[in-house]
Amino acid sequence: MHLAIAEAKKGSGFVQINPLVGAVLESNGKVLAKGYHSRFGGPHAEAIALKKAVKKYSKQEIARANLYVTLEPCTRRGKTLPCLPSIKQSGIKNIFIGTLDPNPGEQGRSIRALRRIGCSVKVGIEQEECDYLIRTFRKWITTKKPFLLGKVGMSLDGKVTHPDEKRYITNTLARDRVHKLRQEFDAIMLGVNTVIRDDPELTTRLPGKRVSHPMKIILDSRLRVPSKSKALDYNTIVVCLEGVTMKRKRSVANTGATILELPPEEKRGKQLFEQMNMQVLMKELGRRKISSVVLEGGSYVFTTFINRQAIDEFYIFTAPQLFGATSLPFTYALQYTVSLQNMKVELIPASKGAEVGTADDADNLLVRGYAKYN
Ligand code: AOF
Ligand code: ZN
Repeated sequence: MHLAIAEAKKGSGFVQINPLVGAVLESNGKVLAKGYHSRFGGPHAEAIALKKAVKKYSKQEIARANLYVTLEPCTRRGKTLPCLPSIKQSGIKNIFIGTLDPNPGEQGRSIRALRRIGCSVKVGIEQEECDYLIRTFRKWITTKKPFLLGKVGMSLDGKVTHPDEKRYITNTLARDRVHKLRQEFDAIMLGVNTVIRDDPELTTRLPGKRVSHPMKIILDSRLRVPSKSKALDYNTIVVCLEGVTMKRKRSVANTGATILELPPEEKRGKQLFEQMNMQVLMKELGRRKISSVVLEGGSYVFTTFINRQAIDEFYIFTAPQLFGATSLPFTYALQYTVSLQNMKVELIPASKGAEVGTADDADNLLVRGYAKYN
């Protein structure tokens, strides 16, 4: 299953809004074939593994093999033929499944069908990791809203802006890690203040050829974003409140960016005219088939989304520095406390080539986990 999980990850960034899936056919400790879902609409992992095996091995050899799939096989025709019939025809008797299909119409169907014909089907192998692979798919397929990951880069005293504005807070490898997240997710979302202050490009910068750039979403209720901002292009949505002037809209639209106007937030039946309705935003992004979003700050944006219990997972990178009161905090006043579940802690080492005397030469910490609101 570990091998199947590693296969699944190879599809990162290219399968949305489908799940990442990997499969392995093994016999007496020997891997006969592997496969993964490599692009949206493309063949499924288990179908690829079976097809590869058929080319190299006899029908009897395949029938004696064990099949490992990170996600329960599908039973219905979608963009591809269903996988269940080909598994049945292969004669394979032992099937190991990471996790059930979260799609309510599919869940458990192929397992029942395989057991009915006498197969041994074990479910829940390395389930935590297999669930993690499909966390964004699960959110979208069950709610039609995107999975939201809050990415925070902060000092030990919880500050998200560097006193010296030009400098990064986190180290080089931590920032590489963020580019990997951007590769895996459909969109990056951030507040206009961060765009004005940092003028970020918001692209995926990773070595290698197969790079996917997420859509950029800028939260900007009054459309203050400077039209020369690097982040503005055809791959950008600028979200604002209804009723912004035509002049502002035209100057942003001229950059190629799309403008999405939102109604104001409502609280106990009253409209709060300063705030955009994030509930409407999440539904609208889901409708546009954006299934996963990395929320990159800043303080006001994090606070807003935590107070709506909208962040599903946190990646909190911490640099061993203290910035003090002149820097902005990770959050302002919260209506909930948040705890991290299935928490993982990783030490992110300083990179060898970093300049001594900058934040880059220090080890960083990554604390990540699912958000639970109390
Ligand atoms: C995938 N890749 O490797 C597996 C999936 O429209 P289709 O034919 O691509 O079917 C998508 C559904 O198939 C998906 O919702 C999930 O339930 C199931 N399994 N999907 O994209 C795969 N094994
Ligand atoms: Zn399938």
